[in-house]
Amino acid sequence: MTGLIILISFLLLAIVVVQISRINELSKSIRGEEYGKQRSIDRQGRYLLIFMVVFLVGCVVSAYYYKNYMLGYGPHTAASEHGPMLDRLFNVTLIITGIVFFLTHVALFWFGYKYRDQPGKKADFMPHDNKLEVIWTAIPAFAMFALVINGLVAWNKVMDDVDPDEDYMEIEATGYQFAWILRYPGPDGALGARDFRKINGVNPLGQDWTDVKNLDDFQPTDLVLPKGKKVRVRITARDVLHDFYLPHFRVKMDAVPGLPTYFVFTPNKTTEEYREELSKFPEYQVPADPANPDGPQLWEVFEFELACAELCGSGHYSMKKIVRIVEPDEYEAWLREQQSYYLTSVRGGSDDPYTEQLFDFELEARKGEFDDALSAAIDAEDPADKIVRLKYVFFETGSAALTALSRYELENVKDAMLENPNIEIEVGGHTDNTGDAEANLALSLARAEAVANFLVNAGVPQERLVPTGYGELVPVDDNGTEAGRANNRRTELKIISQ
Ligand SMILES: [Cu+2]
Repeated sequence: MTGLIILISFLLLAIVVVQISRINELSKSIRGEEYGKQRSIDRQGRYLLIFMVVFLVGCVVSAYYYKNYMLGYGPHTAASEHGPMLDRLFNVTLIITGIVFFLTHVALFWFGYKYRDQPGKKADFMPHDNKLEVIWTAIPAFAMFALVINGLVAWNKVMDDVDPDEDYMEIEATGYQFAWILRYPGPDGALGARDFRKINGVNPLGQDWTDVKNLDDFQPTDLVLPKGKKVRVRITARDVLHDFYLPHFRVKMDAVPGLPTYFVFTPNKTTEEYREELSKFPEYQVPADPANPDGPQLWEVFEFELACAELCGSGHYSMKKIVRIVEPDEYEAWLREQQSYYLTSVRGGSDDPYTEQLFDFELEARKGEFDDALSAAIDAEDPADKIVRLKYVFFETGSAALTALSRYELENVKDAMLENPNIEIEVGGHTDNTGDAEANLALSLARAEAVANFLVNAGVPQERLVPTGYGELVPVDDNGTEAGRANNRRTELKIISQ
């Protein structure tokens, strides 16, 4: 509505201007004054000169006034090693094109004034002038040549790829509508293979889980990088064109589906250091939240950001991530906190190709857990505490057949029995209350015997094991919920002598 009113106002204004000029012309033709026409031409010539001065001064003043909003000026210095070179390139271009801009505009308006229609003056007829042609072709060509060469040198430096032998880290950024997925290589330092056909709800990047390099890759929320380390970013997209843009680091590269691109840069200021620099500028010395004047100032909450610089759809604006540059030791600490995407989101699920086996670190963790529980039970005074629950021993539904992964925990039990030759244990089977109580009792005994048999086959003397079935008689949790029932279906070791 407002737009329409503004449009109509402009239209009316234009009509008024046209009408006034027509009245002017009419009045002149009525008076038939040659003199009036000449005065009008002189006046318009002077207006041209006034406009030229106002316009050029306006350009300079507004550029100066807004300079702190531009990259490369005021607070917005570059935070990467190659950044100042690009800023310099922009400045050189600005100076050269700025000079041309001023000269051509002065000439434009000055000629308009100088060669206005005057009594007795007649225009020269000049069909062609070789010298002029050469001058106005050669000068722009030379200026463009200098700019292009300068730019090409900078481009080649900026796009220089890493040497496989040098010290650098590689991460990956994948754009999709509408977010970035970041992937780090994990402790092995190598990113795993991807295949777009494997993309699904739990595998947003289509990682190939049979490639072991994928198993430790992690996908952090923030882009965290150590100061002073060369970073190569693999850039790609999953649907449409996006653009990986880190304005403070002067990094900008298209993310194209099916065409991997990259950018190599070295951050050289930490977020903290950059905040310190910003704190010197008045525009950053204001409260970050205007509603809370005593809260932190703008420079204190400043964060570098990753954005998408390709208009990629309605949610384009939301493709933002926080970038944190930290000291190398802080980075190492952060790295240790990160968890592999495979282990947190894929392990044990339907896409996991390793459901039938455990990794070494899992074996170690489970062994530690079992050994701790067993020594606690051995040390306990109260007979009720001399119980160890076998957290990783499971059976097929309604049967006494052990699942494949149960063998790892039972190996731990065997080792403990052989290390502590005096211990005798009762192997207790328990079920939930689903189905017939009699049947549950029989099933729990069969399961306890299956565990005892496994241990005997592994070398534990039979007389040290007493399999016992409790059925549904000793629940430890609420049978009304699935989690409670799962808790009640358990196998326990009770130390009966030591
Ligand atoms: Cu985008």
